[in-house]
Amino acid sequence: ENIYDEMEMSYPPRDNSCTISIGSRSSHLSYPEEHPRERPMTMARRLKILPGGQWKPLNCHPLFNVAIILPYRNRQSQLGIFMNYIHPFLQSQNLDYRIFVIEQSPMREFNRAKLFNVGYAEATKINDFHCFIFQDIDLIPQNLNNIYACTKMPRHMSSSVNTFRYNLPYTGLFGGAIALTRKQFERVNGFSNVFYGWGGEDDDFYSRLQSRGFQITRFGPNVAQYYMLTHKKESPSTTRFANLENGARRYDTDGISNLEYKVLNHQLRPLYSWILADV
Ligand code: NGS
Repeated sequence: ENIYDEMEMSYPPRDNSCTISIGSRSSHLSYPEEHPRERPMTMARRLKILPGGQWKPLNCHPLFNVAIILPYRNRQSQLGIFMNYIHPFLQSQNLDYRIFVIEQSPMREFNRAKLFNVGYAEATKINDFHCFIFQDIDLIPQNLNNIYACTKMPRHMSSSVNTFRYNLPYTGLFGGAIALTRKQFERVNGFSNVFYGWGGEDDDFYSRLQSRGFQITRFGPNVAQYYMLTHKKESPSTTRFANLENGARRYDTDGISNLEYKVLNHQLRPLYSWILADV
């Protein structure tokens, strides 16, 4: 299978475009906890990461321009492990990328989906990103052939997770890590903003895609392998099924079209752009 054929390039190929040699190197990586840890400033200097967690290859023209959006609250050690692991991973894929951590202020229950919308909105103010990866920081991609860029169809990237014994639990699962072009994301009005608490927001998003006629894609289970960092399970929200049930009525009015939030703080940290948002 040639993964390249499925990719949606951000820039047209040209002389000296970067290449990613699929399958030609050892594709399985060691476990994230086993990676040598480095201080953020040291890593940023060594890997030439610009303030705010930006990087692009300088000796070839990148094919992909990607914003990586990570919703966050209260998982500091996981964030450290993720950043330590992901920068070398992304650089080996020769991407033009920038990482955003969208932290939710303490007041309300966690709203993963709305934080994704905020990430999209803030990233779009900074740069004309072509492709967005929306993902949780507890998910570590284990195969270098799992390209952190967009495909012609919206892609479920984390279909093979160790905690599910590397099986897809249900066909409509579209959570964990996903990749969409800006156009695809805008076509479905982004995520719903009403899912406070755990669960359902990803199912709602999958329904949005279906309602707009999108098919989704997944790479093979070998490529789409993830290792999940352990943490306590959240208790599911009690309103998630009601929100799912009447979701279709809100596709056009609830999403990036009516997104309201306040940025309380933002910083260009060595390994990522940090945005504290009240949602
Ligand atoms: C479903 C949830 C999804 C969730 C998926 C996997 O039941 O949001 O489980 O969860 N849907 C509802 O609650 C309606 S996991 O096992 O990865 O924690 O993503």
